[in-house]
Amino acid sequence: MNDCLLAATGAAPIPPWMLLIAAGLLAVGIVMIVAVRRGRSRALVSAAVVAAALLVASPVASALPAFASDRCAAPGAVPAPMSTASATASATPTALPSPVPTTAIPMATPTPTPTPTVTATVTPTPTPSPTQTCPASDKSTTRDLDRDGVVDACDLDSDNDGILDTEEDFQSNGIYEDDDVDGDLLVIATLGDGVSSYADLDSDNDGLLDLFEGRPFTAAQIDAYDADRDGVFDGGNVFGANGLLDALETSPDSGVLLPALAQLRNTDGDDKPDFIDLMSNRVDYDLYRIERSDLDQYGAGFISRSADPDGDGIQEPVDTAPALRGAPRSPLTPYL
Ligand SMILES: [Ca+2]
Ligand SMILES: [Ca+2]
Ligand SMILES: [Ca+2]
Ligand SMILES: [Ca+2]
Repeated sequence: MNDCLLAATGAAPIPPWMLLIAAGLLAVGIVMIVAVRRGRSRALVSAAVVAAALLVASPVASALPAFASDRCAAPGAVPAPMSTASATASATPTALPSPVPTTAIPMATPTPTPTPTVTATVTPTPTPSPTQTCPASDKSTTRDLDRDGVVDACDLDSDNDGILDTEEDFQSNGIYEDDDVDGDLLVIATLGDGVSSYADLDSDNDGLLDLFEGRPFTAAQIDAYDADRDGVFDGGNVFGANGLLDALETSPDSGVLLPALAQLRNTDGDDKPDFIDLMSNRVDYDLYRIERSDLDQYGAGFISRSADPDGDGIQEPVDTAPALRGAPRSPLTPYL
């Protein structure tokens, strides 16, 4: 292992001058031992002088420039003379490099955490339906007489008896409040009971309700649509947006009646459908057919106008629910 390797490994190299002096002293020592044994004082004195010279020379050799450092320098490299300033600087402890880099490391722009898509569970707001355009008429734009969700002005059957409002507009003038026709002009001066036919559940005051005298329903259909037989379609039915019972239409809200129900019931085939005909079979009064001849004040087949607290057009003597629209358990038409 040479000096350079010793320096590389951290072990302090032995200076050459020290080796030379040590070798010289060893040689002097040997000479002195031989001189003493042989009794040669002159040789002893010479060896002592040489030893003294070596001891004096050692401090001088120690002052020589570091020989080992020069030998370990790269071949051809000339060691630069150390200036006073550099020597002073070398004595100063080298400051440790700052751990903080002088060049600021740009902060990486954090990637924004994508906002998770929120699955809408809220019931979407229904798209407002366009304002329904209803035919201009004198029907109310705010009242819903039969409570089917369609105001009278937009309802094809405002009283839910199966007879279209247009069929109860007898003058076909688009005015519905001028069609109050109960009675018989031959025996009374003025017709009517105060309720126009489109809102009247018994338009001729004969005790047979319009629902049973109007369309040619079978008994089974009546049981399906008006189970309590109060003369008004039950609330459990579907009436759609036009207020006409869907079951009567070719398709919901078509406004077109099924062929079998398209015509109004007209038993005797005269010019009056049964619901405004006091003698539907042209033989007997309908009021008599339901065995209520006792209510015929004028002998003309109709019930005289009386109190009508619920305003449904059903006269009180035959109204089983005077305070509610309709008259439950009313008799079916005898012409089924
Ligand atoms: Ca209605
Ligand atoms: Ca009606
Ligand atoms: Ca009436
Ligand atoms: Ca009637």
